[in-house]
Amino acid sequence: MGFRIISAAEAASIIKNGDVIGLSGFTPAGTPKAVTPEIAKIAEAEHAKGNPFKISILTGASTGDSCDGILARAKAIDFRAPYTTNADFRKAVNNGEISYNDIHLSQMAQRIRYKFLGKLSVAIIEACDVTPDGKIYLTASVGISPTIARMADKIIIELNAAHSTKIKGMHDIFEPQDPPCRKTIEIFKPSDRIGVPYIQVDPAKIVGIVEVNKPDEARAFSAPDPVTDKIGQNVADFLAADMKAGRIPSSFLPLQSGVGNIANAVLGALGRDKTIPAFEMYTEVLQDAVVDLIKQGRVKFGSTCSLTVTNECLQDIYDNMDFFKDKLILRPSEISNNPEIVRRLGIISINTALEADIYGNVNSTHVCGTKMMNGIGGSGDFTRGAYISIFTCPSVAKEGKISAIVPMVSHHDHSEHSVSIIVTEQGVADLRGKCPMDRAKLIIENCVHPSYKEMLWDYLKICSKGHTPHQLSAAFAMHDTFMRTGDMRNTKWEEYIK
Ligand code: 0RQ
Repeated sequence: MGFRIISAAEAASIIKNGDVIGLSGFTPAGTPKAVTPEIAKIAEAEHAKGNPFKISILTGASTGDSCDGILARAKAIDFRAPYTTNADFRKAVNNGEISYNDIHLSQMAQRIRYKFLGKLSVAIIEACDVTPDGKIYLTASVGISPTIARMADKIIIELNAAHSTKIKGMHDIFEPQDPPCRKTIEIFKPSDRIGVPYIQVDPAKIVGIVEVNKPDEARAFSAPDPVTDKIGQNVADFLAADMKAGRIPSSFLPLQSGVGNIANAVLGALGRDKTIPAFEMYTEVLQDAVVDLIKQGRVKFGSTCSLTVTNECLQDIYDNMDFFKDKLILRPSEISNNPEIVRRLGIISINTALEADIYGNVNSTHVCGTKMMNGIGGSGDFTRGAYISIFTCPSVAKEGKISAIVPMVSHHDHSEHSVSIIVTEQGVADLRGKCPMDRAKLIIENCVHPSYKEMLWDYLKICSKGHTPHQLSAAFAMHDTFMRTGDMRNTKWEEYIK
């Protein structure tokens, strides 16, 4: 191969205190697994000697524990962007120990190119193959790898034998030009190819190859439950009815769907509903449910940034690559999530809310307005330009102590202007073409849990008049009551009317 084989520890020693590093991957799929734990060891050793050691991390989306978890626990992270799901990282962010910039995933690569996020010293990239002339073949995701490979001074490759080289050819690597020279991104259907299947770099930048044999740290999702199943069924029934009513073309439209159990349940239900024709996905993460639907012929094509699947499912794809190779494509996040393409293709987006308010504003990121959960991920990339934007969530959290529908969201990620549909296990609120008051009536009647319905009807009664009625002194009463008493059901509006 011509490159120097180095140990993970030797690779980590290249990274210095204060460096900005780039990581491959998007979700635990395709993220480095060997070098980052060695960086954590260096940080711990330096801290023990009383020396500072912290780095900044730029990546595609969440990573695995061997990146965000181990580095957060070693107090080795100064700054990180974007989305992450790691509990230890989250704790450090909410304690004020890590600076975290929650950026729309489609914007990560271009913000690095625009030099908004500092100078990249090293890119650590997981690959299944590298050629002597500098062609890097990625593994189960693309993320921001093309950009960090080009922008970083040095590249470390984690050559991971746990990934099959059979995946070569599935990636479509393309970086748009920057303004004022950007041209049309020529994707007119989910299967269109616009790039090449590898990242081309100057081979002199590759400082070493670390040989690895570790599977992706895929997250196991809990088994489907009656609530997620009902949400999935409600979404499928809504989409089938909308198609029947002629609002969605009879050939259907490409779907985007976020990550997690609800997304799996929605796709399972859509797959079972034979009134909906076989459809395509133009999405950022593709989970096991979609792979099953491809096998059943219910999903015709999947364009994604990452195969966020269980290791068994990934192995199944590798074992049956002849079947999957013309049905899947892996794209950089700035293309998989590109708002230009989202609007052109007429994507139906399905993302998750932590809470929504009675007027249709959505909080996907902050618990009680202050504590970061994960981040906005790609939900904003898709929601604004979607043909129909759907938000799903269970109507209550924490055994009913929290209502997911509140008078006013305590943090604002997606506005009423962009949110078309809200779905809970209770039902569906179709907000299209409705004024705020009509939206409130629909959301309370159709989506709120029975134990909070009367409370929210009562809130409307104490609101002052206006286009979007509110009683500002009481708008966060449910959150405040939860924080004081541990249960939103204790809310008493009269205590909040000034
Ligand atoms: O807490 O973990 O302690 O049990 O939040 O909630 O219902 O298990 O659902 O795992 O799908 O996460 C929005 C966080 C939902 C996620 C969010 C508590 C609840 C539980 C998790 P526990 P669930 P999920 C895809 C595109 C970002 C936006 C998006 C997310 C925990 O889906 O990060 O869709 N989305 N991006 O009890 C306090 C509330 C709560 C609450 C739920 N109102 N207040 N806690 N919880 N509602 C991602 C990518 O782009 C890659």
